[in-house]
Amino acid sequence: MKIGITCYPVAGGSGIVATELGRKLAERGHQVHFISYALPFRLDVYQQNLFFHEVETTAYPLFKHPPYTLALATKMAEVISHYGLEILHVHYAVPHATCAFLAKQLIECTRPKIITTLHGTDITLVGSDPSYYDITRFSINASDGITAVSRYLADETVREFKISKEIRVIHNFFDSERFNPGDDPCCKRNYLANPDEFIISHISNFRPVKRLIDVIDIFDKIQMKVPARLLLIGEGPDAVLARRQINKKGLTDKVKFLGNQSRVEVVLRLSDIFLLPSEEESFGLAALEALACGVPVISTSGTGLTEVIEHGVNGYLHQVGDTSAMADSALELLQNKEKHALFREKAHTLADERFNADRIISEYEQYYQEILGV
Ligand code: GMT
Repeated sequence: MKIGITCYPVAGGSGIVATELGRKLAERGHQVHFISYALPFRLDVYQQNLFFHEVETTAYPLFKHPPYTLALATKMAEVISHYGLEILHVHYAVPHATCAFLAKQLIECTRPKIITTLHGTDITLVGSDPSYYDITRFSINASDGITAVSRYLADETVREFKISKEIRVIHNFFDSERFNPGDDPCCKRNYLANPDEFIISHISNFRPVKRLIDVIDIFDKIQMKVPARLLLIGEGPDAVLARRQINKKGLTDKVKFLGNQSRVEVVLRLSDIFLLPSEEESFGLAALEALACGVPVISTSGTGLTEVIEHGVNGYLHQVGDTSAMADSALELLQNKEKHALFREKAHTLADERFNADRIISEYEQYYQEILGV
């Protein structure tokens, strides 16, 4: 198949899922064309069957913000016509689903079929904002196929946008060649922590929804009882707030900021516990990648994370903000070697059974065929 993929190229979950999907489809022999304003974050090696088309916007004194949406729609139409795309798969509804609709209007033909994958904040935060609501609803409805990364998100979309079309749930996935337990030859434990310290990690875009202050609070409670080190991977607006809190609590020597990392599996493999105390999470890709590396996850209940983490089996889920319960759960594992080992084993095996890329990529391929009617 000839498939176009549009996503945000930055280090966020939707871009990562889109990139990994494109790479895996290309490995299976499909011709995949990425269309975005920059090379996607994890698309850092050359691969056969993969193409990248950069969207350029022209500045003009009249524009406060150059109209990226128009430039993207124009580029999509150009790539569709030039390469004969059969599927245009857009990740994150705002504004990509709208651009895909516009592109198809531009070339006035029935192909490609447009598939929109909903990722989370495009529904729960951005798309539901009054300034984007109507156009988001229209564009989702105008798609030939709609997928959501969890049952939770599909239900939220129906509730928020009153969508009556089928929303196919296709869960996020991980690449088992990269995300697995075991030692990494490039990075030793003592590069990141003292020999007696447990490694606690967290990966996110440091936005308020991730509750970075809770991460620090949980870690503070943990390190009062056992020697531990906190590794923070990512960048974002709450970094300043977090640094202030770390200083205030006197934890500066025990916390390392590692910035955005393209090979997060290196740090995950060395971790003992992964923390993700988010307010809202449609799926929690970072949690899945940690589990795949055999790291139990301490997280929050009530959102899409319940489809990824099994409370008391491969991690623990507590109410948003209950940092004491989260710290207690972490300590329960860190202070009981056998239980920790059991959780580690379950983390890896359950992730592999349910979310291995091989299975999920086939679900996407099957869905493409259904939408194409072949
Ligand atoms: O808001 C973010 O955390 C980034 C966002 C994205 O679209 O880049 O992440 C969302 O999509 C991920 C991939 O499907 C999911 O794993 C995350 O749970 C989801 N984030 C939220 O729902 C907050």
